Amino acid sequence: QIIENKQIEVARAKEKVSVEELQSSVYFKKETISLKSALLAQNSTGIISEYKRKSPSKGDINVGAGIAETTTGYAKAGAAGISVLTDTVFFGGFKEDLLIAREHNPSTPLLRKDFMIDEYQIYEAKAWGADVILLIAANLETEEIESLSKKAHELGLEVLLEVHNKEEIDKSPMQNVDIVGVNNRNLKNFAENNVNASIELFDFIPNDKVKISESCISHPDTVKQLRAIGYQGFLMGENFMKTSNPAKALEEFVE
Ligand code: IGP
Repeated sequence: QIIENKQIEVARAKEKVSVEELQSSVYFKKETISLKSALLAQNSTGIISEYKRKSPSKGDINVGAGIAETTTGYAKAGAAGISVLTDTVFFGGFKEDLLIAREHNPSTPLLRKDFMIDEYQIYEAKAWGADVILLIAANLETEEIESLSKKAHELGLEVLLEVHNKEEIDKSPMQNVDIVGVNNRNLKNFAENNVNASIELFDFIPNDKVKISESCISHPDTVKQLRAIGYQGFLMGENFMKTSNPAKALEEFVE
């Protein structure tokens, strides 16, 4: 498996096209669909449903569910947005997943879920049809968060900043951040429905940001509890993807 992943990486590196080529793609000119607005809408479910085949903590989650079928099902079931992993090595995703999700979901906000470390990936995200990018505060320097979020806004993309603790909130320049997500999963916590991080950090997130809770959510009561605190979005993957019909599993969370 490791050799295979390495080969994929080498192949991908060879596939890299110029920024100019990315800029000339059809989706590059497409207007962004705002995830922020979708989450703030009156009757929003607030749920951002994720498509992921595997993860480092769980191994294979679902290698059978189709990307088109699953994402259109999510949208139909009431997802406020859809998160698509494009990382191949750890999560088994591909850029094609995002392209296909876009093609089939013209009016649902799409998050490119990946480890963003340079501007090139932001051009890719736009060219592949994303509306939102993820920046993980734990992996980035203050200056990188500043420059990458600025570039995303320049290209018309929204920015979701992921944090695990107060230090990460404090070090992050928030000017070009639209949504702040507290990731409940860290190296110490793999427990389901342990959303203590979200509970502890809510008040430290600036109030002009849309606040969302990410990971380890598997019960509608947990969503209710987080909503009562003030969270407006809930990023959920595994709970849906571990079933044979992820979109059907989402229905349980929609009233
Ligand atoms: C979804 P879960 O526990 O519902 O599958 O979590 C999402 O929050 C998780 O996949 C995630 C993630 C990330 C994946 C959060 N931050 C960063 C990759 C990279």
